Amino acid sequence: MNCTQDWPEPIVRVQSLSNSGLKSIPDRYIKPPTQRPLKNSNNSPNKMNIPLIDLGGLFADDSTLRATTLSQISDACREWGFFQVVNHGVRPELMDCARKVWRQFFHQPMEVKQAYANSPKTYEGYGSRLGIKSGAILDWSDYYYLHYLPGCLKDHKKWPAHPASLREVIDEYSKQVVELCGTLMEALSINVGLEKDYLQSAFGGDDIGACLRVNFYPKCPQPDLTLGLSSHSDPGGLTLLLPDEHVSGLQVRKDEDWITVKPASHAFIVNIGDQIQVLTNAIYKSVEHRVIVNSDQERVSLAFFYNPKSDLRIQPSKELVTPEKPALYPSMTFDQYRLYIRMKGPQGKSQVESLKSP
Ligand SMILES: O=C(O)CCC(=O)C(=O)O
Repeated sequence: MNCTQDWPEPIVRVQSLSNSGLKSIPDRYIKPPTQRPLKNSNNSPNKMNIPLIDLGGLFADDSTLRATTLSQISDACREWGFFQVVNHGVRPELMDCARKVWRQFFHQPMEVKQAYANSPKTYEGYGSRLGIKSGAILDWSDYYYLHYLPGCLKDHKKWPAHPASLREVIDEYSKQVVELCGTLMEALSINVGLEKDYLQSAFGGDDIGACLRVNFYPKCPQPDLTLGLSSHSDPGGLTLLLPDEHVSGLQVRKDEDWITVKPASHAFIVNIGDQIQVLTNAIYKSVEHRVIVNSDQERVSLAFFYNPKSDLRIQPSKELVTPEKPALYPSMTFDQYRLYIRMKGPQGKSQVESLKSP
């Protein structure tokens, strides 16, 4: 498999469609009935939410508080694969600023954004589809994708030059988020009984990969027929999502239900990706999620992906493989692994499930 070809059809910017004032969406955004959002998805305030964890406990001198926080993280990883964290060490003003610069980017004239139009080869730049399957039903969103790590892939020229502060803000934001990911990787390692630096080393130590996808979901005149982002699990390691401060939209699979996440102020939403499912031999599972859109408000989110070094083989940790629970997955590099989503687009959990030994 390779992604060397171009997009199979001319790219249409969803934001332009939305701004054109159309009353019904084009057929290529209409999902089959089984994939459409449910009218009764739990938007009411008393319904379930993903766990909220105060990470301050991890940095406390009090060992009981540290143990309690680790145990909350452990429960959240096992039961949900998703949780929110507050007191995480990333400055709230920086989070606001990161959202602001990206909102400004998407509100610039189309020709400014088009200068960064992406291709399926690396996906870096301004995009409007995932996957290169001809005739695919598309999602109601545009995005911007960029590399932060390894340093050799980071290229400021591929990051937007306007607004003028964007590069500096995103550099600082990414630095702080990477630090937070390191802290979470330690907590996850300890929680499955491994040395605290186990997962980080398995990811390549200092040579890990990290990239950012900023999602822009324009207003949609028929939100019941489409999705902002189809159901998928994240192919990488950990994802730290900075959601829109005003508009919800992320839905997480919980058994047969879709739970609409209600973000806490200045929280990050953390989720386990497929590579951690593989390394922990499915003690932790990556969980399907998707995004719904609405007719009144646009939505912006920043998904920061913390990934293994791309040419390192990832396989179930030997310490977590036993005669009763043999290795569930073959070893594979992340470069090989992520080709699936890059070719096929978001497809639920089909990839990691299909790799599982019977
Ligand atoms: O926009 C969101 O809330 C989720 C985005 C997401 O799942 C992704 O970018 O992979």
